[in-house]
Amino acid sequence: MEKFELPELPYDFDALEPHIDARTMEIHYTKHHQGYVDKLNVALEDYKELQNKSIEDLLFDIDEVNEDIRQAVINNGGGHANHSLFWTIMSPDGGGEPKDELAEAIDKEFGSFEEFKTGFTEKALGVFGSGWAFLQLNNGKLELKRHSFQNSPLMYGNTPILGLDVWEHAYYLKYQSRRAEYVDAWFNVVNWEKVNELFLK
Ligand code: MN3
Repeated sequence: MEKFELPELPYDFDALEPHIDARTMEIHYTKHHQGYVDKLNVALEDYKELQNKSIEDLLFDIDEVNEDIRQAVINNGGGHANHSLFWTIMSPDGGGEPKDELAEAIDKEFGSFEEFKTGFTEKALGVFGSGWAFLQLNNGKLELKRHSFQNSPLMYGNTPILGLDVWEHAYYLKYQSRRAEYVDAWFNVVNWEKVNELFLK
């Protein structure tokens, strides 16, 4: 029995064109994300008690994971959690600016949406090699964070509500080495309604 499964993609591979191309979406979802799920299941094969945990709890209690498989769970469990978030916070109807409670909280914490965007972009461009930029909740407070590889904010007790994958596999086909262009284009597909929903949770 396989515990963890690839979540359904909430739109077609070509839905985020032209900002994110269909081929990248297809490979990213069916190969990369699937790979993390498969390897996570392999790592947990002999650990029945861990298979009953949610991916969030698994990462949150990462110190309780046996050392033999801990790094595999960080890499592949983190990859699974990060990508599961990533697909939901994008939408063909995305872009623009956040509204409601999230807009207020962003203004309060960062000064304005533009300042938030600048800060988030700096985090995304500042990742050396492969990693992610996140907007996360740390004890109810919004903050920007970057992580290398598939390290998840959940391992540090924080809740990510927005995440941007800046591994080259996320953008290389269309943007090659132009990460800044990818980050800029990605803001056109951010599903702020979903991010607000996660914020209110
Ligand atoms: Mn990825």
